[in-house]
Order: sequence, then C-alpha cells, then structure tokens
Amino acid sequence: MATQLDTTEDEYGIKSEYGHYIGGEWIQGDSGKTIDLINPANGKVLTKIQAGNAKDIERAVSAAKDAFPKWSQSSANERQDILIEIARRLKERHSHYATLETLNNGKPMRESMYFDMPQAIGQFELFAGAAFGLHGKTHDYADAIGIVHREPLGVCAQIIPWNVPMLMMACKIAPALASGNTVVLKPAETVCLSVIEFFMEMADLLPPGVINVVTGYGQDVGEALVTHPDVVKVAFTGSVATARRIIQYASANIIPQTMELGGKSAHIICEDADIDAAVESATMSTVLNKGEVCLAGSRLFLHQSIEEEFLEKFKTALEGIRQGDPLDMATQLGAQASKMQMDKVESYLSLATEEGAHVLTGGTRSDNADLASGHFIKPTVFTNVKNSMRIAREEIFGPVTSVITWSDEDEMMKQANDTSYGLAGGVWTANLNRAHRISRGLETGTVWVNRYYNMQANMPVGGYKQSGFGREFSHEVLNHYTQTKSVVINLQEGRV
Ligand code: TXE
Repeated sequence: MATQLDTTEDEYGIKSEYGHYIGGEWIQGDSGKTIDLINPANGKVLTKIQAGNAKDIERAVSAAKDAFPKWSQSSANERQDILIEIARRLKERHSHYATLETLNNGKPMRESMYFDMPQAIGQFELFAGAAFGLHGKTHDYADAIGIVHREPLGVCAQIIPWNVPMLMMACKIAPALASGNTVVLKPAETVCLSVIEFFMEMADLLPPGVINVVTGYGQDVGEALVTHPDVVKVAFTGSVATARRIIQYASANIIPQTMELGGKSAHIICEDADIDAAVESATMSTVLNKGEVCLAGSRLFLHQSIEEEFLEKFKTALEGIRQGDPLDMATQLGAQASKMQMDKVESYLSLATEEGAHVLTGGTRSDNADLASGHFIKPTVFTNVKNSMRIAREEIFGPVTSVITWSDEDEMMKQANDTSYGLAGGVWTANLNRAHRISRGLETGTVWVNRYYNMQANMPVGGYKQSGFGREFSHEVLNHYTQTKSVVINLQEGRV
C-alpha cells in the first residue's frame, strides 16, 4: 500500500488525488498507479484517481460482505433516514456537485443544475419512501399459514458510465440501500469526480462497507468485480459490447443481472403535430447532454407533408444554440465527455456523407477558435437518411439527429421498429387514437407523447431487445434487489 493521498484542494474544492472508498476508508490502490480525470472543455487535468486492480476489488467485496449481515437487518426507519439525509445534503450542495459534473463531463451547467441534480436527488427521495414498502405477504390455508418474506440479495456489483454519473449512481445505489443490500460501485474511469466527492461527503452516514467505490479501467476493475464469487448481482449501464462480456461472466456464476444499454430511438412527427413544439423537442433531444444520452431520439421520422416547414425551423433552432464554456449558465451545448467520444462522433460525421446523407446543419467540429482545446461538435442534422444506413442503425452518442421522411404510417412503424435497440421513442400528433396506436406499436421500453424526455418520477426505464433488460427509476427495480422466501407453517393438530 502506497503513502498518503494528496488532498490539497483547488478553487472548486477538487482534491489533487482521490482514493478508493473501501470499508469506510479512503485508500490508495494496490497498484500505486493513477488515472487523470480531464476537463473535456479545455483538455486540462482536474485530478487523479486510483487505477484499481483485482486486489482492490477483493478488499472491497470482502468489506461489503462483512457489512451485509448487519445492514440487511437494519430497520426501514434507519435506511429511510439515511436516504432522506442524502437527498437533503445533495440539495444543500446542489451547485457544488453540478459544477463538478460539468467540469469533468463537459455538460452545460444549466443541465447539471436543472436536470442531472434534481433527477439524482429524486432517486434518493423515491427510494427513501420505498424502504417501508418492502414487505412480504401472507397466505391463509385451511391447515397452514404461508409467509412470503422479501429479502435482500447480498453484495451487488454496480458499474456505471460517464454520461450522467450522478444520476446513474443515484438510480443504482438508492434502491440497493433501501432494500438492505451492500454494494461495490465501479464508476467510469473518464468521468467520476462528482460521484467520488459525493461519497466523501456522505461517508459519515453509511456504516463502513455498505457502499464501496473502486475506480479504474473496465478490464482491470470491472471484470474482477463481476467475476468475484461473492458478488450476487450485477447492475450495469453502458455499451452493448461490454454488456455481452459482463453477461458471460455473470452467467458463469449464475447471478442475476440488469442491463441498461444503448438506444437508437425513433422520434416520430406526424403531419398533425404542433410543429413549433415538436421542433423545440427535437432540438432538445439533439443537444441535451451533447447527445450523450441513451434515450436520445436520434432517428427523427418526419411526415413528408410538413418536411419543409419543420426542417427550416429545426435548422434555425439548432443554429441558434449557444455552444461554449460549459460552466457559463448561458451555454446550451457543451463538450463531448472525452477525446475518445469526440473521435467516435467525428467518424460518424464522415461516414454520413459517404453513405449519401445530406448535412442540413453542423456536420463538423466547432470552428470557434476559443473552443479549439476542447471536444466541441456542432449540433448536426442529416437529411436524406435511409433507415438501413449505419448512421441510422448505430448509436453515435453525439449531438446528431438523422431525419427519415415518411408518408405511410404502417411502413414508417416497420422502419421505426427495424432496429436492434428498443429503449425509448416519441410521437407528436393531435390525434389521441393515433398516439395510443403508435406508442403501443413501438417495440421500446418508454414512449413519450407530445414531449420528448418527459421524465417523471417512478416511471420504469429500461430496454426492449438489445437495449437491455430489467427496469430502473421506479419501485419495479426493487424486484431486482430482493428475492422471496416462502415459509409454510403447519397448523394441523396432532400427527401429520
Ligand atoms: O462504454 P463501456 P464506453 C455507449 C455509447 C458510447 C459507447 C462506448 O454509444 O459511445 O457505448 O462507451 C466499464 N468489464 N454507451 O466504451 O465500455 C467502464 O469502465 C466490466 C451507452 O465508455 O460500456 C465503464 O465504467 N466493466 C451507455 C462502463 O463499463 C467494464 C453509456 C461503461 O463503459 C468493462 C455509456 C469490462 N470488461 C456508453 N469494460 C448508456 N446506456 O447510457 C468497460 N467497463
């Protein structure tokens, strides 16, 4: 074990180095190696985190296993109190966490403040209320009484991505805590500053070992975690490619998994839509979190009869988007979260024109000289897109929308469902029957009618098809963190 962590703070309260959080202590990793966290808006190093390995995972799982018996027996009051206090402290330090999220991820401050943080706080509030709701059932028989107990599982592995770290952390640890499980959390190696700071400030609330955080690369830390024999459940949010590996490993140990993966969602605009409102919604869907959102309506199915008016307004709206310093509250579009992500988006921008798509707007990196040291991509719309093109089939995860025009609803629905993904979708129409028909017809876990990204508390989020399995963001997730035990008590008198 190496020496002490350097905890000097900068103007934002960011320490020079962060450790793993294991058994209630902040410690350096076994390898002694670190990873730099970068501000994607200017390429500067913010701090460094531990590059964990299997030995760190061993310690963390062991701490979580030791903490489980007591924590699983804790009262609902105790768990509820902790979740309420976490929500309260998050509200109190709202702008601090929002700033860290923006500095490390590149998302605009107005989103961190008014989307990410309220959504994350909402998860703790939702599951604080759920702690008491986790009760079993009884069944009365003529000669017996049956009791169905609901019990936590044990040590849960949670692996989260870099696009919305605070929210991903909240939607995973809140239900796990509410239901009496212990956790080893692995955040993404590129963006995790807010999450680590969160645990530093909440450490006094949580009994040691109940939550442990090990940072590092997926192949070193993530694989050691999901293959550990004492881990009894895996919750993962990330790419389909990584999910395939994790599913294989977790299946070998026969443990349950929940997978929240990518998307290529259809945002359907009918000819009777409120065009101005639909344009506003499509604009938001393109730029929110720089398009690094699994739920993004990245395939826009536009009715031919309103094509001209819609596209003119859409172009104007996107060209009016203010892109710039993510910390500036006026900024509407920030920087892609990492160089790797920007390179990926740029490769799709080149591919689009090779495939025959037309650029309605954007299509390149930002040409603003002030933004040259960051990962800024112009908001982009491609027209003349066919659903068979790779830009319409693969997740780009950037501020890019592909427009596919349609005139026949049945044919459009076939195309909307002709995708390996099934996470979300949207429909704009003034006709209630049509809204209902289309939303039931979409093979996807969420559909928004007449407003995209209408996230409401306790509505399940999760995928059909290769967008994954299991549901989060609602009480339904508690089924993934508990198992039932049936106890039957004989009531017959005498010999049986
Ligand atoms: O994902 P990974 P990446 C999509 C999006 C993005 C693409 C690639 O299209 O461009 O995936 O992103 C950990 N065992 N989404 O490469 O690898 C990793 O360290 C265990 C959509 O960043 O899936 C990180 O913590 N864990 C998605 C987490 O997995 C491993 C959000 C996600 O990284 C691992 C993110 C391994 N072998 C990307 N390899 C969404 N659904 O919102 C990596 N990890």
